[in-house]
Amino acid sequence: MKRAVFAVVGHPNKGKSSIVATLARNDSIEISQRSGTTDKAFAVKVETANSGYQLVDTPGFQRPTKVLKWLTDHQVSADKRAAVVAKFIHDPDCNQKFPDEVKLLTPIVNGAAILYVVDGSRPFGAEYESEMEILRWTGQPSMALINPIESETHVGDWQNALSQYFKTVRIFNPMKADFEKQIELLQAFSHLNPDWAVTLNQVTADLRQFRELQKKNAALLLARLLDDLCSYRTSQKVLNQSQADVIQPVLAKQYAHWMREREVQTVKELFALFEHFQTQVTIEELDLPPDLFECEHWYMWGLTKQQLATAGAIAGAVAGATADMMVAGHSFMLGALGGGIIGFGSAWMSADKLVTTKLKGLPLGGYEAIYGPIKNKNFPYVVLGRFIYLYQQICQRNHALRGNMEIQSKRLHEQISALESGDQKALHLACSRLIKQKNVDELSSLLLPLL
Ligand SMILES: Nc1nc2c(ncn2[C@@H]2O[C@H](COP(=O)(O)OP(=O)(O)OP(=O)(O)O)[C@@H](O)[C@H]2O)c(=O)[nH]1
Ligand SMILES: [Mg+2]
Repeated sequence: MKRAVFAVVGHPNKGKSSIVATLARNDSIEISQRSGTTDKAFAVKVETANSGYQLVDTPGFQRPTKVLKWLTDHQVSADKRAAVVAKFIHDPDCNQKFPDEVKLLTPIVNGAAILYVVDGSRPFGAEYESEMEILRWTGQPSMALINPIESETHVGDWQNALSQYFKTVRIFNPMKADFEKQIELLQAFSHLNPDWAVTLNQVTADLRQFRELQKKNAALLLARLLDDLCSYRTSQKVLNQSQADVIQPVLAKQYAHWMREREVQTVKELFALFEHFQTQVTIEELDLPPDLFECEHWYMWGLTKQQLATAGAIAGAVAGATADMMVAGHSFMLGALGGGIIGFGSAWMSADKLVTTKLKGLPLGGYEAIYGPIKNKNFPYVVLGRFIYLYQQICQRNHALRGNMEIQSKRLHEQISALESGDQKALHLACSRLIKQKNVDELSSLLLPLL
């Protein structure tokens, strides 16, 4: 089966590398505001489970009018135009005078199809006609992509101009195009050359399957995180009560550190799962004024009053427990917000109220100071809310985007309301069991509908 090759070409600084990065899901490709960032042509292989294709990133056109003049000066007859372009890229003099055009035309002469990229927020100008004319001379299959970098102001004019030279003209924004839009573009690619249709169709099928696999693996990561955070406890053997009092703040710090590190680890794994290796995440500390430390505000993290009542009722009915979630949740959030629940670099959960400190008599007459596990019934929902927010951000994040990601509060109740009632019930039961330190079978499958 023949694998497709596409050369992404155009004026400098129009988002060629951004398109390659997004389609190849590769966040290491250099993208910048500086014109001429890409100074050589390089192929990026997109490998899927059973297929693949190649994108070739290229430098932008620098002297298209002069290049077109060279080509017309060397033309013998219309049927030899592609041969003249081939002659151009091998000509030592042209290599010296027009290095960028030689680099960008070489993959096309070698058989790549053309993806011509323009910026729909800038007006069309005659200088682009030389570029399009040169590309037409190669005789290779081609498609034009309008990237509306800042706006769609000039998209209409561009469509008129481009359709003179290209059979297919599409709008594609590499920063915003979601998964389905990327798949649609790949499907359009498959029409460019019938020889590539089979392998490209396989690529889209593979990508869809991979997406499902990512979702399942994300559910596994979440299940492990939830289980670990809900069950973690740290302890220290001591001789007497006063020693236990002294050790308590140390255990509290240890506890908070472990919980933070455990969440950071999952965040890293989630980023790796979605092939984001360069992105930095900042999780801001919650900075709320004291008078906001009310019941209302912890809904941000967890559930609505009604959902809490339902969760409590289910848990109560099953385990005979009292539905005391409102009180428990309230005190939990006071602690959590007061201490700043998040922040990679800051105390994640420094509040004492978040955890329980216990003292237990030991058989030998000693004591054990114990910190954790968390008993608050709202806690699993807090963990879920944070993870799901992050998951949604990462799923939608294109690989052309650079810069940090910020994690903010998330309303989990919308996701829970969207679940079928059976799934909701199963989720509430699972959360209730976790907080009671009971085993939950198939936790990741129960979490999957949330993702
Ligand atoms: N907001 C926004 N910015 C974009 C978009 N596409 C590209 N950019 C920005 O435009 C600039 C140029 O993008 P590149 O992908 O490096 O462009 P290029 O065509 O490869 O540029 P050269 O390699 O210099 O020829 C970068 O700052 C991008 O972040 C877009 O769709 N939206
Ligand atoms: Mg570039």
